[in-house]
Amino acid sequence: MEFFKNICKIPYEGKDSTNPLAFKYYNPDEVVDGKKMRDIMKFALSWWHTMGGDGTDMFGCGTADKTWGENDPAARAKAKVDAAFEIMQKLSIDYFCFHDRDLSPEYGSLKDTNAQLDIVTDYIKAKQAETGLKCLWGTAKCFDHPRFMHGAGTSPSADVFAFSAAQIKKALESTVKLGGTGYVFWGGREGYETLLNTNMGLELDNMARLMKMAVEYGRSIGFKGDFYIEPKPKEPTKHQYDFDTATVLGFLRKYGLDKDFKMNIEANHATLAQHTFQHELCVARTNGAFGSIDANQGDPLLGWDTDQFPTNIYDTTMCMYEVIKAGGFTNGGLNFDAKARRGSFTPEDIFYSYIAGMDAFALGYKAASKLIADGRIDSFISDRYASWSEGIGLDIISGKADMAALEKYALAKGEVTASISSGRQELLESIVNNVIFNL
Ligand code: XUL
Ligand code: CO
Repeated sequence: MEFFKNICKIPYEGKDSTNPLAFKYYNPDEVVDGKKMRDIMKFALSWWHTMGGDGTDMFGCGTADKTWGENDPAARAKAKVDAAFEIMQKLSIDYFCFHDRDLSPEYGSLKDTNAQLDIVTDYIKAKQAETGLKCLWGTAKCFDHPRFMHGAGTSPSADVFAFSAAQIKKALESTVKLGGTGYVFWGGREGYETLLNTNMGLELDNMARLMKMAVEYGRSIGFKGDFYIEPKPKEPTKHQYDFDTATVLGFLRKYGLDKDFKMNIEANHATLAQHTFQHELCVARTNGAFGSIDANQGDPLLGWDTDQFPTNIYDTTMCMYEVIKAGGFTNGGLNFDAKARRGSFTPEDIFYSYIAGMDAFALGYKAASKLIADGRIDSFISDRYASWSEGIGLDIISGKADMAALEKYALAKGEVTASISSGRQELLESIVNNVIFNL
């Protein structure tokens, strides 16, 4: 059955097109820098927002119909698969991401829930064989049900920890079954509301224990992809343990998990942590931990995770600049962890919002690639650090200079203010504008 009869496969029509159901910048099969755009971007659909999110918020019920014409949960889960594959094919999106419970809900016992999930993953697997569409990553929804009110791996209840492990085991099996190249831990309620009731040390040790078990089990069933942590500083808990990339790196190294885990960086989570999206990507990249991206944007005037479709070209440009510098995606990709606004409730809005996001990233990629080819930014940065490739700078880097040698050098040299040059921030910003607006 076709769910979106009025919408055909979205064509690429170029920047002068005014057709709202056409790409202006994303041309999936265009070869740029020696690679098809679809393989550079690796766009993914998020099953939770697109197939399940109906606009429900704290102040009101849903505005969009996401029943897919079915009231029975099992029939709806199957209809969701058909609708998702139709959306992906019409939008030239090659990947999807899922939580176990987005695919199939809970049915009372874990045994029944797992059996129903198997039916849905069998169905998806068959559709994948037919269409060639792929799974980017999977995860377990260990934050929704009341049993997770105090966390999953960080719950004070060992029974909840055990339940979470069982759920994650099954989610890993489902991810492997669907050929996913990533498995995400987003610490939905892995944090605290007050330290008055919290044993932080035990909770962190337990979170690491659960991840270690997941790695061991995942590898034992043939999962060769990357495990990811998706940092977020707050929401739903006041303080989430995976606050930002730097915090997570410290955690991974403390517990010896850094060989198996990389980052899944989400733009809106970065800004919630008072960082830019680019900052988080750069911290991940410079620590060899860049993995995947949850593409969205927040609203600078709102203090929460609005999960908007990304349309800010400066942000997508600087994001793709980091992705190129990281050598591009390997197991990761650009997952639209984004939802149309509650007021954008019609089926067409699903397509308009994905087109907006995909075009913004295609433009961002082209701008970033041009910025690197242009070379002005890179050569400015390398000139700025030129003192490290000769003389005393080289001695410091090579370990030749100790404190006494540096004191001797400084005493002989005298005042050093004259050795520094302007940071030229405004000039550099104008170069970025020049490149973006000359595409
Ligand atoms: C929540 C969030 C999640 C993760 C997956 O803020 O981003 O959807 O991406 O659990
Ligand atoms: Co996310």
